[in-house]
Amino acid sequence: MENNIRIAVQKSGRLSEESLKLIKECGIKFYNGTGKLKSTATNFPVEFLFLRDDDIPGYVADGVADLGIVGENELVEKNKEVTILKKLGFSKCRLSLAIPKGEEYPGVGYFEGKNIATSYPKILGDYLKLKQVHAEIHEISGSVEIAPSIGLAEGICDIVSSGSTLMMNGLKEVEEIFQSEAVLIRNNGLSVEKHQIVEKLLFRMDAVQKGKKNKYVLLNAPNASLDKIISLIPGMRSPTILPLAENGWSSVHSVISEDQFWENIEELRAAGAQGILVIPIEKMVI
Ligand code: PRT
Ligand code: ZN
Repeated sequence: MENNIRIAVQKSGRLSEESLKLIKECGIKFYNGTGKLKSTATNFPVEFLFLRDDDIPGYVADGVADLGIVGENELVEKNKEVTILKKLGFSKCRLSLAIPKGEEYPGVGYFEGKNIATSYPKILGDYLKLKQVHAEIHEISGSVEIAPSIGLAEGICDIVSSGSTLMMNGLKEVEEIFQSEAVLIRNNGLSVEKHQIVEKLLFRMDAVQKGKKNKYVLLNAPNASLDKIISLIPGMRSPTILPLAENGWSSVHSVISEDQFWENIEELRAAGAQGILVIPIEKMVI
């Protein structure tokens, strides 16, 4: 359909599951059979292209897809002209320089005149330029972490998450050069009609993200401490207060961020709050 928007998502890999989960949480239904490269949603004007993550920035820049979900590392490396609409908070990782564990590391000058293996020559090149370090960049597409042990390079620059891959290969992380998470990107030349669909999708994504950050809290409190408790969990506009069957007690319902809840839990209990329930929120529209 002409007025469908197309979203490029990773076919299979570290971004796929969370990308599809987010789309489903936005209430969008589609069939995602194994091996399919394309799918159309049944209840929202969107179709999906399932691609390798490396291709997503280019497809979005060229307008083959209108939106894409990709790691910032891949986006910056590919250096394509697109707009980042939203950070998505998953697939977080960092791009780091690492060297053999036994080596002494005096600072980034260590890499002067050395060979560094990486799949991210642009990000690494920009970083070295900024630091005025002259090193040879050896571009390889996979298994970067074995480069030092086979004599291909003296250091590496690769994605790190837990750090266990580096450790298993006798390497240590010495510089973090880039932080990444999944982002939603948009083609720069969308029609007005497509913009409107994108806005609808963004509205839903915002509601999902806000819902995740907040919790619905219910508690019982003696009426005498209601003022104090309301000040601790102020809610969206103000909390709902309902009388309990037992005289002198109320039930307080409110919405607060999970962080705020944990920060205030001791004070809530000290103020006499009891029977505290914390319930996840699926979507939240303010
Ligand atoms: O097939 P396709 O090209 O689509 O996928 P891919 O193999 O290129 O990418 P994939 O699925 O591995 O990763 C997709 C994106 O997930 C990356 O571009 C990052 O933005 C993000 N991401 C998050 C990661 C990691 N965490 C991660 N740990 N990408 C890769 N790794 C690898 C890393 O390369 C290293 O080999 O995991 C290893 C390090 O992990 P730890 O936990 O041992 O430190
Ligand atoms: Zn890839």
